[in-house]
This record gives sequence, structure tokens and C-alpha cells, in this order.
Amino acid sequence: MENLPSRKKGRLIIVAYRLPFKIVRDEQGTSLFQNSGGLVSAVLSLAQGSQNTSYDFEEKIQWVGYTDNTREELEGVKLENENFKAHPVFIDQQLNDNYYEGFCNDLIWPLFHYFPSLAKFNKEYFEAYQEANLLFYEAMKDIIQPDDVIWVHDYQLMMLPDLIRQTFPTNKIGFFFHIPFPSYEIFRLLPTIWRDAIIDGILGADVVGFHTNDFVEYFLKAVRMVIGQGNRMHYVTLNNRIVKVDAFPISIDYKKFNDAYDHPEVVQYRENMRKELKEKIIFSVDRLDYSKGLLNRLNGFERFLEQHKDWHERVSFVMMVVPSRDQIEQYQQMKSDIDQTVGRINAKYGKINWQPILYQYRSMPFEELTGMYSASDVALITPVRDGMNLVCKEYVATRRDRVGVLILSEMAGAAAELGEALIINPTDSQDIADAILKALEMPTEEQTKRMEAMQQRLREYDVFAWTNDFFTQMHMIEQEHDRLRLDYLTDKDIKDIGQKYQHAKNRIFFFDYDGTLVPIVRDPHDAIVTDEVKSLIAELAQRDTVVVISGRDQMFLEKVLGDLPIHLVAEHGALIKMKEKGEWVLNPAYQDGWKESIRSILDLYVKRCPGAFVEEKQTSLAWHYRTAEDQEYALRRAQELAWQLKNFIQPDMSLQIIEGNMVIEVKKTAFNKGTSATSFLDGQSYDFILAMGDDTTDEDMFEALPDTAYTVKVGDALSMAKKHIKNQYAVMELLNTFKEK
Ligand code: GDG
Repeated sequence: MENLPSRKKGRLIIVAYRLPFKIVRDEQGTSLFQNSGGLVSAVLSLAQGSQNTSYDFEEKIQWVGYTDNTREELEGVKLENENFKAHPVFIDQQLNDNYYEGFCNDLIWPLFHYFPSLAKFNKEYFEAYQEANLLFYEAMKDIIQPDDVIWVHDYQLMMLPDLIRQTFPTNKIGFFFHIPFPSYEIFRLLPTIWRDAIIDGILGADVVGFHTNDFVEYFLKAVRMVIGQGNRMHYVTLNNRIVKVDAFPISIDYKKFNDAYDHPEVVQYRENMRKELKEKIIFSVDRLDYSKGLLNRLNGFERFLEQHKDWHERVSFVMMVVPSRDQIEQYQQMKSDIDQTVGRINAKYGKINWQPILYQYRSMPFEELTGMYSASDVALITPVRDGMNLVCKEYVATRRDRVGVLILSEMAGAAAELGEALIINPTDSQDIADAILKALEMPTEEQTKRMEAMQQRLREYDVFAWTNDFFTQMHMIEQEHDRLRLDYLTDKDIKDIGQKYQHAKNRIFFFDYDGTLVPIVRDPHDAIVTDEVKSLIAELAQRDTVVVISGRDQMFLEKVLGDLPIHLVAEHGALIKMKEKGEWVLNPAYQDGWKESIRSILDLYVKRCPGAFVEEKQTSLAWHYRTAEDQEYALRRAQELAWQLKNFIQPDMSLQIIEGNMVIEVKKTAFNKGTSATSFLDGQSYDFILAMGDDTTDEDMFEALPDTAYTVKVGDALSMAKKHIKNQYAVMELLNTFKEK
């Protein structure tokens, strides 16, 4: 952290579905009750400067969120406490039903938690989702100032980052996703337009965070499949910016839970529970939700009771279920299943003096929650799918006495961090029953050993470290953007280059062909250089050295430029025609004998992808799919092919895979546009060097040329070149400045 440059001023704008406080109106007026949830305290730590982040926020935190109050009700009410200033979003009931209850909780929630059969794919839901995201945007657009940092949260607001980005291109935007991001096989169940909108929406952010690496990988795969964009080390490159996608496992306020252990009310509650309940206490608390594996847990506990009679009357299982979404039919059904199952198990095994399961459907105050955490011998957390799961972390943090056993589902994001828990598969009742027995019989020393290891990890990466981590990444991407800032050639730059040119004695130009000397066209055969460009190059070539370096084959270059007095380089440096010699020579570094094995793989993918074809050049092989019938399918095949080639190609084969625009090309690594360009400089003393190109392969050239060279990227893709130029027409303008006046 010490190396981070000076802190930046600006405000923090949080956008989440809910506001950070409840607005209660009564005869006395309006009161605000601040939530004590994890996000609120994490965000507060940032604002109060208790975190050493690179941002130093000024003013209160601005918080944009939905309120169920009407606009009239809040007229004139000051929605502000000492920490937050709220900007309410008003969504009318019917829209909110389709948006929040509908798209969010009746589609995205079940689908992303791997319950596709519960997901309702309803067109009105999607429209409402778009409309509601727009309402959030409308509510905030007038408050955004130039240095403000915006942090958008969760699956209710996936389209918002891009809505903001379109009008505020330079504000930093973060997006954090609190639920699992599913594998592509699940994600693709969404209609194409919906998944496009979701991916485009999220990618409006600079940093996109998930709880685990798996979710990161799934998201990156969705990005690849939906917009055809890969990533490098979790950086997705878009037209003129980059997006960092990474894992930030959310955590808890460790100290708050750990300190609670000695709070008098908590001590009292703990002692009462230990007195009143049986010898051993098992505890669980979750919101009512099918993702939380409540029935799986009951089945596991029942199996335990069935198999271990010696534990009867000695154990109490306290199962708290917090009311949630119980207007939705599936939730009502689930609640009634739970009620029945608990009733059945208690009736079957209970005695007058022993009720195996103490089940309550309500929420608990913090002291009662931490009292239960600290009174319990076992916490039984069995979600069938959970983004993270904070309950298990809170249980561990509360155990200042360093005993207690955590049983945790492998399906919770938290399982990746809490390996010392007894990890179970929630669908396997026997696994749960065995873990319960093991937990109840676990010696105290072993409990302490496991607990200490987990506590250390949570102490070190608490919720404040989490926010800090996220904001450090936000800051780093800002630096990365600064580094890659698109610096377009100005009129003054062009004048300066012109003057330098006039004064120089020995000058050389390197030009890429497609996209630089000619515009990109659909059929590559039609990319014929105009007479105007040719005459400009011919004129330059009278005075200066001109090299055209292309990935094209020699025949094509010969056809379009062969009559000019210039050097030509084909196939990325494999074939060279020096103007003096007038004949094509194979680069001596090229070694043949590799094509056969690669060709058979490419041919296989032609069969697997109707419309694709293989182009065999003298020194490379290219698999083109721009002519494929089904582009989406072809893109998938292209990715598969690239992956298979990467696995097949061994380092000693010295082969490189270039993933170009609708083409996958395999060539030797021995040369590239960079090595080729620098070979023209050997033994020469050029005092003016200018290189232009639009392709990713031109980056080798920009990187390899000396620092004194003018390197110009055509287009707005991120580049190593020093300057950018808008398009091929601007290239013409620049070339015109070198004309003899
Ligand atoms: C979503 C993701 C991810 C619960 N009952 C009471 C109570 N709680 C508190 C717990 C805990 C929180 O609610 C529940 O958090 P979880 O993480 O377990 O689950 P979700 O609500 O589903 O949250 C989840 C999370 O977002 C954060 O990113 O971990 O995977 O699904 O803090 O303590 N608190 C009190 N009384 C209760 O009765 N005081």
C-alpha cells in the first residue's frame, strides 16, 4: 500500500437496491434507522478513513437506493444522518413487482443458484428490469461529479454500470456481485438479448468483483461467449478501456463479533441457553430460502438421530429461520415443507422432556444471535448454493473461547476459505449425519486448532480489508488506464512530426496494410489499396525508405504493391522482398515441417464448423470463420480450437497462436512484425522512424522499435503505441503532410 500515489478527492456514491436506513414516519415526524449489515459498516470504514485506501472521500457517502415511501411522503424530509445522504429511487408497486419480485427474485435468484426449474422467464420481467435500472440511473445522474467514485451492488443492478458509463466516461465505477455467478450452461438459459444486456451492463464498470475464483471464471467465460472478448490475467479489453474482473471474498466485522462474546447481555443469554438446553447444542440461522438447504439439513439431522440413539435426549438443534420473501409461492411452499418436516421429526423422536429440534420462524436481535453463536457446540450450515455465507464466518468470529465446530457445505463460497470446517455435501444426508457425530465427539484441542486457523484468516481479511482490497484494485486500474490513455495525434503533434521529418536526413516508414493503408472490408480480397494512397507511398519512397509489413501472403502483397519501389514483408516477417533485389526470400529463421499435425486439427474444426475454412500460407496456417453460417456457434468452436491448439503445442515446437479478427492463425515464434521491423534498422542510422498499424500483431512492432520512433495506432484499441489516430482516413491526412510542398 505504501507505494500508492497521492490520494484522490471525490465522493463515494453507493448504489444498492436498499437504502442504508429504514425510513419510519409517525406522529413525531420521520426517523431514520441505520442498518447494521455488513455492507453498511464496510462502507462506513471507507468514509471514516479507517482504511488506508488510495481514495480519500470528501463529504458524506451518497447512497442511492429504492424506498417504498412515495415521493409525496418524503417531500421536504431530510434523508440524511451523520454518515449517509440518501437519494431515494421511487418505483411504483407494479413495476417493482415485475422488477424486484419478478426478474430479480423469480428469475435471476433461482437461476444463478442453480434452480433453473424455479426460474420464470417472463418478458415483462425483463422490461421492468431495464426500466427500473434506468430509474436508478435517473435518480443519480444529476448528483455525479467528476471525481466521484461509484460502487454498484448486486444482481438487482446489473445494467446500471453501463448506463452510468455512457454519460460519465471518466468516473471510476465498481460493481460487486453478492450471489453466485453461474456456469455458462446455466447462464445461457437466458434469452440472448437478456444475456447480452447483462454482460454489457456489468462491463460498464472498471472493476467487477465476485466472491470466488470460480465465479470470476464463469463470468469471464460468459463475456467470451456473449461479446467474443477474451481476457488477459482477468483484464478484459474493450474498445477504449479495460475492465478488471477479480475475486474479493466478502467478510465480516471480525472485531464486532469477537467483542460481542464478553458483552454482558450476550454472556447472560449464553448461560441461560446452556442451562436450559441439552448437553450439546447445534445451531443454524438463515433467511427462508431454497438455496440455504434447510430441508437437506433436517434430513441430515434426522439420519443422525436414526443412527445414534445414544445421543437422544442429549442434543438440542436450534434452527432459526428468518422470514424472507414469503409472499412468493415457492417460499410459502418451502416454509410449509419445513414446518411439516420439523413436526414429523420431533413427533417421531421427541420425548416429554426432549424436543430434538427447536424451530423458530423469526429474526433475532444481535445479542441473541451472538449469544446463540457462542453457546453452540456446533454450527450446521448447509446451503445447496451460496455466494459466500456470512453466518459461518460470524460463528467463527464470535468464538473468543476458541471452541465449537463448524459444519459447512462445500457449496458455500466461504468453503474456499474455511477449509478447517467439517466440509459436507448438503445433498448427502449420511455425510451430514457423520459430520454431526464427528463434531459432537471432537476433542477440545482439535476444535481449538481448527478454530484458531479459521479465526486468524478472518481476522486478517475482515470486511474492512475487503473494501480496502476492492478500492485498491479500483485505484490500480485507474493507473493502468493512465498508462494506456488514448493519446490522439493533435494538429500540433502533426506539425512537430512534419518539422522533424523536414530536418531529418535518413528516414524510414513502417506501414501495416489492412486497416492502415486500406479500410477493413468484409471480404479480404476486396481490400485493394487506392491509387491515391499508392501515389503518396510512391512519392515517399523516392526520398525515404518505406516498408509495408503485413500478415498477408506474398502473392497478395505483390499484386497490390509489387510495382512500388518499397520493401515488402509478408506473413508477419516470414517472407521479405527487398526493393533492391526484387525477389521474395524466406526468412532464414523459418523452419518447416510443422504444418501437417496442426493442419489436421484445423481441418477437423472445419468439419465441426460449417462455413469455416483453412488458408495455408507458405509459413503459417489460418482457420477463418468469418464465412461461417452460425457466428455464435463458430465463435465457440474458435475458442475450443484455440484451447486445443494451446494444449497441443509444446514449447519446443516454437509455434504461436494468433487470435485475430474472425481468424485463428498458427505461425512460428522465430519472427514477428517486431523482429522484422528492427532488422531494417540494423547497421543503419535513421534519424526519423515512423510506424503505423491497427492490428494486435503491430504491437510487436511498436514495442520493438527504439524509443525515438513515432509509433501510431490506428483506431481506439489499447496499445503500446505512443499516439493514436482515429481511422484509415486520418492516416491519409498524416501521409499528406509528408508530401513535397
Ligand atoms: C447474500 C448472499 C453473501 C440473519 N438472521 C439474522 C441476522 N442475520 C444476518 C446474518 C448475516 C446475514 O444476515 C445473512 O448473510 P448471508 O451471507 O448468510 O446470506 P444472504 O442474506 O443470502 O446474503 C450471500 C451475502 O449476500 C454477502 O455478500 O454472503 O451468499 O446470498 O450477517 O448475521 N442478523 C440478526 N438477526 C437475525 O435473525 N441480527
